[in-house]
Amino acid sequence: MEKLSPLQIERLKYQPKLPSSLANGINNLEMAEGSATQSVRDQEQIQKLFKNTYGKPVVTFESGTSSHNSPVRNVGVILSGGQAPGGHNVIAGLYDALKQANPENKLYGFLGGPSGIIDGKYVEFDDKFIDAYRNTGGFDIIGSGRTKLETEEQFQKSWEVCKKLNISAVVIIGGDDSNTNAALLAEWFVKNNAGIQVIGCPKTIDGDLKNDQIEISFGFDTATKTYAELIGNIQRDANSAKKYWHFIKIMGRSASHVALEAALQTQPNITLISEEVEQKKMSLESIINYMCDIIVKRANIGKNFGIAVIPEGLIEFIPEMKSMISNLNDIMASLENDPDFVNATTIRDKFDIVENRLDPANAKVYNSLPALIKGQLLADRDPHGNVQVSKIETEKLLIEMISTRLDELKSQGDYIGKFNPQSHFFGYEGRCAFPSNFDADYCYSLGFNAFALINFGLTGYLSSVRNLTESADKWVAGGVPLTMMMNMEKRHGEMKPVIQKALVQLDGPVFKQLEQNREDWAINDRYLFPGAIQYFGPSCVCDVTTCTLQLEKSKELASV
Ligand code: FBP
Repeated sequence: MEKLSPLQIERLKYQPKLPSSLANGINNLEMAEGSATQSVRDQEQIQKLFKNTYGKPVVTFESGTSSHNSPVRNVGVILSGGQAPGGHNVIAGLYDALKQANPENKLYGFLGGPSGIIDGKYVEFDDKFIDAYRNTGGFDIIGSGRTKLETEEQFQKSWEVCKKLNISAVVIIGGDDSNTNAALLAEWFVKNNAGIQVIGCPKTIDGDLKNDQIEISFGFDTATKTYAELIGNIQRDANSAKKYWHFIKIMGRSASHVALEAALQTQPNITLISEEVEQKKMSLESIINYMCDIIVKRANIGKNFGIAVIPEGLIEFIPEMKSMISNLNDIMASLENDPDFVNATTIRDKFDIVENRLDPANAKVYNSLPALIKGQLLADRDPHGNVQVSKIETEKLLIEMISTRLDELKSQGDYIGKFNPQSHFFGYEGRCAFPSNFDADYCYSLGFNAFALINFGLTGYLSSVRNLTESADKWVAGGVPLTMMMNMEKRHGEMKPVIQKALVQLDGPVFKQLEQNREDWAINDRYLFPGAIQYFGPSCVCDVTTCTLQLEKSKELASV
């Protein structure tokens, strides 16, 4: 028998909590419908592209009094994109609801992400299979992938596979890009009278799949708590040794929600927020000056150590970098089928092909960067055309530029300190952690609720569970039309319908909390040490959710 750690054994026994409406039984639900909806922007274009699924109402589930009979259904599920703690519980919740509705129902898991449904690679779940993964981190139950489901051929192949397995609904667990795929597939199935529903579930540690209807994506809670634990531990080390400046890049591809949340939980000396950099049009030079100013001030009072938190996506928000990267992305998209570019073996060869196509101003910015970063910027894009920012070592770029600037200041007599930097990148450490109690409950509820949406015949919806700062029994389950969250954006050089990413709101309560305190935190060490996620013990330790969710909800309540 497979050996399990004591925590694995105990977590397998944990029974996740459900909103009281869902706990009342999958066949005892009533659905309330709101009014017709619109996309967040570009309504005309989105409506044209989603003729069959546009404008549907937001729905909410309530406990019903009568019990309904549920017909036999086969459902397929896909894990899509980057891992996020709790994915296994979404599948467990979906499985439990489906079996509760009708024990004849079947759940198939497509292997390796969206490519599984195209290539017909799948497994059928049973109790034993699911029970081994309850409340565990990771996506290893069926694996994940980043294949973009968008072509007629892919949709046709998916339909063939669903027909073979008699599948009448597909659940796609993913972030903004993956749920955009879900919306496209839902529309295509309706247009072609396939009789297959598509439901999405909001996943991503990045926390940027949220809006008026979706309070947070799953995984954000656990990932940010994991990073906060690590930052807290490093702060203790820095405060003990008093000799290193730690530059910590935190995952979260585009938006800075993860870095901001981790900073609120730990109160480091410096926190950069990409959205602020963009809004204030801060150049790389001004960011370096801002950081050097704090390093110098601390050195003047004998503190040659500190902690700087850097969001993963920073580089794309610095105006001159943004322009250069966007120019590079378009050029690289146009070279996708160019054999010289595809087969170029060195960065120098690749850059020679790209160089004369870059606008002169962008070429100047590119050439001003250290060789390491230049190479990383030419690495392959992800399937959605994005730069893979996790592979760009912004923390090292900042260290290099700060060192140069501090040397200059020293030679002018304006810096008396000793700069000993250490770089870290926290990303993969947090994506597969055992889900916190919050994520275990939230994910299980999202999966259970996804089946409720299927049972009511809906398609093109995102599973939604709201009121998340209350205890789980008070959570509100329902569904939000995917088209409601969409707008048109440039991808691979073309305008495409996509779910709008939520960036950090600079006038929102979460950023304000940092803004009001950062001067103090910069100089007077106010480090917090959150420690490891606790699964058993007092509720005030084990069940509290993120500062982000609490601050956002308190603002919402204040405005009622
Ligand atoms: P999703 O948006 O798919 O959830 O992925 C988010 C993320 O974890 C980012 O934070 C990170 O930049 C990226 O995935 C890393 O991707 P990969 O796993 O392909 O290295």
